[in-house]
Amino acid sequence: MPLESTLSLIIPVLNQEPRLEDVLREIQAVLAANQPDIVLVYDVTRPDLLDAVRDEQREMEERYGARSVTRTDQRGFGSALRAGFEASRGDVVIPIMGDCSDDIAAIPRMLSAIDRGADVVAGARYIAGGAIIGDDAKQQISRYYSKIIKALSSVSCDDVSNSFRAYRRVVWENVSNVSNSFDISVEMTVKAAARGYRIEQVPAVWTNRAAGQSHFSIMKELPNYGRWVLYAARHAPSRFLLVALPVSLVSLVMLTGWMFGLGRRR
Ligand SMILES: Nc1nc2c(ncn2[C@@H]2O[C@H](COP(=O)(O)OP(=O)(O)OP(=O)(O)O)[C@@H](O)[C@H]2O)c(=O)[nH]1
Ligand SMILES: [Mg+2]
Repeated sequence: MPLESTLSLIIPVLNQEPRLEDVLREIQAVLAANQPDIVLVYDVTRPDLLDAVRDEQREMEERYGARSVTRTDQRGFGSALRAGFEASRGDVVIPIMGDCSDDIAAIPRMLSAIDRGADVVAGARYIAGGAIIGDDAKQQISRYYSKIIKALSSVSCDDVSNSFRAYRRVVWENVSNVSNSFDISVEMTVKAAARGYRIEQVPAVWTNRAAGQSHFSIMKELPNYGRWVLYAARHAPSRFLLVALPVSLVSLVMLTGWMFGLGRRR
């Protein structure tokens, strides 16, 4: 990243995340030289937590220079990223989860790729050097989901659903997005690819949540993720679409059946 470029990190938090301070500590350790602009986007759905959240925000401001956006009437991971982007100032913007899942150590590699001309640099768990610690069914689904998008479209990303990625600010300014939920990362990737932005990836290790509560519901997300498969095939079709389509359709049906089975068990 050129010296004059600035980095914003957007961390969405639903109510509170018990490991948020660990995330900030790691950011401070790895990225002190970048002096990142840190934006915490809190959606507080429990009024009883509001005072504790305010105290936490003051502490995070004092200790880590983090700024906070607080919403009490809206929620959604994607919606929170939009609010974070609006509040951010950096030329490069990276969403980071508040539960220590993302590989902060990969950020310097992302910034180097941006420096070399990439517009979006995805943290990729499913390429050599990437990994998942505490692999669960959700990640298996996400791995196959990326494969399906890759087969049907020219979107060359092996981990299309990972939210951990560096975006040049211009990409967020020029690619309008509508997703309110976790599918915003897929939406941004397929739309950026369809617009001709250069997408690269670096290996990243994902660590499954060890504390606090998951907010991801497979069943609720199913239609959201489905629409971006269609978008990718329509707006950035693969040269081998006719061959890939029947194979992908069968895979999609099997994946949906599997997800449905999992959803009933959750
Ligand atoms: N502001 C805001 N943050 C959210 C919302 N939903 C999730 N988050 C935050 O986004 C991050 C990712 O959410 P998670 O619940 O960890 O989602 P996930 O990683 O797919 O699910 P797990 O595997 O269970 O961790 C966390 O920091 C959450 O607190 C929301 O509606 N609003
Ligand atoms: Mg998580």
